[in-house]
Amino acid sequence: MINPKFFIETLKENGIDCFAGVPDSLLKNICAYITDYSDAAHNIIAANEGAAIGIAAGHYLATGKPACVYMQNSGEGNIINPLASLTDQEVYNIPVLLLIGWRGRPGVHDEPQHVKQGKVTTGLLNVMGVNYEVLSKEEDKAAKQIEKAAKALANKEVFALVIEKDTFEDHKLQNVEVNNLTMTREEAIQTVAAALGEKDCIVSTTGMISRELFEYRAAMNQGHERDFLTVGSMGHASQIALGIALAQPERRVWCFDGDGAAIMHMGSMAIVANKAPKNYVHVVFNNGAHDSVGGQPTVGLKIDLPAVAKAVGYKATYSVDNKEELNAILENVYSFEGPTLVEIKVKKGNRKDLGRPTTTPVQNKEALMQFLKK
Ligand SMILES: Cc1ncc(C[n+]2csc(CCOP(=O)(O)OP(=O)(O)O)c2C)c(N)n1
Repeated sequence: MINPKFFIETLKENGIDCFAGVPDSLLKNICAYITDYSDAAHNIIAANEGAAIGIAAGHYLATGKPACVYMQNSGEGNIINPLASLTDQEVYNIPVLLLIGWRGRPGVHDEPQHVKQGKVTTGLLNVMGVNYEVLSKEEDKAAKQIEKAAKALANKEVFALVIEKDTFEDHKLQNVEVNNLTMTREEAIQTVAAALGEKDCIVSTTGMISRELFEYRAAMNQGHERDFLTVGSMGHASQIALGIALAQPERRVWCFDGDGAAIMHMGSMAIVANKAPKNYVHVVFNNGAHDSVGGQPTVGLKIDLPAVAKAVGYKATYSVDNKEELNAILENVYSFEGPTLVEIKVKKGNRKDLGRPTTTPVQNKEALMQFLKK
């Protein structure tokens, strides 16, 4: 395995000392190391992966030095446009080093949302004309691959290092901002789910939020048919909920969002507000972190999310950080005309024995579609 310090120092020796990206579970240790040992101008946790390419391009324009963009392979879709129309040799010809966590690598068991992306990860790079190496787990070989990448960057190419599971040694995130939030995300999810009306449905976001909701239903001996668990497609749960809410104005639709996911495609909030579905409730479980992939910080707790929602036109917005206030809002939620945003500030972390959905995405979809016919 590769020591994170060794990897980052080798990148620095090869002229790369600026990082931008969205954290990934396979890159957890390396993202934590970068977060701990880079100053604010040299590690930018971006809203989404495409935005990170923009930051890397800006860094190159200002310094003449390529930056490194880290991401899960799920983020490849988000970088295709800036790769094709910004960094490409036929456009601005800007070098970037990509560090891509390879979830769903063929032959390695992974969750359903990673299977397709895993199959096309290197194919997408090929089609975009991006040369790559699958990073060796041996340091001397990895160092040679980094030198190869540096040569490509010197030639103004985009180059990718594709990272398999268990490539990096452990590095526990130390740079954790302390706050005094006490409610857990799971407790908040359970409290909201318990307050729902019979016909309400939920679209929940990628990561632990959907897993915690799934386990809540199982624990309560309830079916899962009213919950659409958006296991992939991070950042789009609010728009799936919007699609349902507009098509079924009589049904209350809840989006259970994360702060990282809401920020990833924050512009979508403006569309929710302007379509103005009265039956739409957007709940953001804000722990100020990409908790599901290692807890790296988001700007979630540094921005005023309800003020953003209000500014783009949500009819009502709330922010709570304890169960009493949350229950008080939930008691009245049916008298509010949406779209409504409820920010629930929660502490980081999850139950260690948290399971994963035992139904397939297609089973989930079919059950929900039946539920929506009622
Ligand atoms: C486009 C994309 N980029 C990255 C990921 C990896 N990923 C899965 S969950 C997650 C963090 C989600 O954070 P947040 O929405 O704040 O919810 P939390 O995990 O904190 O509850 C990330 C980065 C992904 N699935 N898709």
